[in-house]
Amino acid sequence: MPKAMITGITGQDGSYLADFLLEQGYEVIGVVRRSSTVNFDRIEHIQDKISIVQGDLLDQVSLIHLLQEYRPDEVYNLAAQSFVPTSFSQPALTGEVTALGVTRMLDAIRIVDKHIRFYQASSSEMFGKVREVPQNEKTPFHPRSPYGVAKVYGHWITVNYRESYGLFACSGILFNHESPRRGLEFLPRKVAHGVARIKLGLANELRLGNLEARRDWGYAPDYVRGMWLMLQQDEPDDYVLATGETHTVREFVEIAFAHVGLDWQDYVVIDPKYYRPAEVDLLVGDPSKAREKLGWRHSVSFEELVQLMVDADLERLKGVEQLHPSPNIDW
Ligand code: NAP
Ligand code: F7E
Repeated sequence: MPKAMITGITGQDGSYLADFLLEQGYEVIGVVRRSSTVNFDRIEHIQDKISIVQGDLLDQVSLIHLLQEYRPDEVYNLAAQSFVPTSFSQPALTGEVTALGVTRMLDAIRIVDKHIRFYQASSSEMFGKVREVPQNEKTPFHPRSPYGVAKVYGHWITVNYRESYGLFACSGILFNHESPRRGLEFLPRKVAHGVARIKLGLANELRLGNLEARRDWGYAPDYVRGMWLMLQQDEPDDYVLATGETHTVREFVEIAFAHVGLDWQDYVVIDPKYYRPAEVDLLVGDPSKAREKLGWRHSVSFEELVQLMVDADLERLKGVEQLHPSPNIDW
């Protein structure tokens, strides 16, 4: 039975990747950091099928010990401080986790077993102020946030350890991918959840920032399959995963409200607080290499994605909001 270790298993992607790897017959070890309250919501349904172990990307020794004890065949490094606005308010922490955390894991692999295959969760945020449209594996980087800068470091240190020490290390440059398990602070989930609350009479407005930014949005379960495919190849390499389509935030909002029969202009309030010090205006990926070499492609369209997210939040909120109010997140 192949064994995979996932950092960030409590996050959106970690939980879907765990589901996927269990289906493939893997033994799954999920690394979680200690917190004062347990946050296993996304992995509750598979808790008895996986091993949950304590470790932190900020702590080198914890990573070495975990690899020594569990001896995984594959490590998926999905842990990160992943919210762009927080990277502006906590840039040094973001660098420690999202950038140096990658080196800590790569060094742990180098020390314990150089044959462990490694996946690094790189991001389209590295392209930032884009140098070409669409963006592919060869497009130069120009990050626009401390998060993007940290991801550029994580990408290059992955390439460097592959070239320097012969590690089977892959960097997946993933464009935005969403789902009903997305954190409430990210735009698509904030909109889906906000629309559902308005539809159910639990709120009467939705406060947002820049509606003109364009993103290439896909469905998260498609993307975790791509991560796994990268580690099954004969040679390690870097791949873009994207849909190849771009849409504005405004389009996302319009479709979400229209799906429940409402006009977004009656409810959306623009709040400058949600504007960023520097914005990434346009992202659209070219997934040709992944299509040709991995046989990967996305399966859920933009419109389907928006609608399934709104439906999931409507379903979740019906009846339970009075008993368990949603957390008041205002970032
Ligand atoms: P997410 O939901 O924010 O999950 C991040 C995970 O990292 C959580 O499990 C979190 O644990 C964990 N973590 C944070 N700091 C840690 C630390 N110091 N030590 C150990 N674990 C730590 O992110 P996601 O959307 O699943 O994304 C997964 C990865 O892909 C991230 O690296 C992200 O930057 C990258 N990425 C995401 C996208 C996207 O569109 N989703 C696109 C490109 C790249 P807690 O639960 O304890 O906070
Ligand atoms: O913002 C605009 C905002 O926070 C999308 C992360 O997973 O994907 C994600 O980064 C766009 C931006 O994601 C609000 O200005 C408008 O242009 O959903 P987001 P992101 O910054 O693109 C990449 C690939 C990652 O790697 C990251 O980890 O929406 N926007 N109004 C808003 N965004 C938020 N969050 N909230 C608003 O009110």
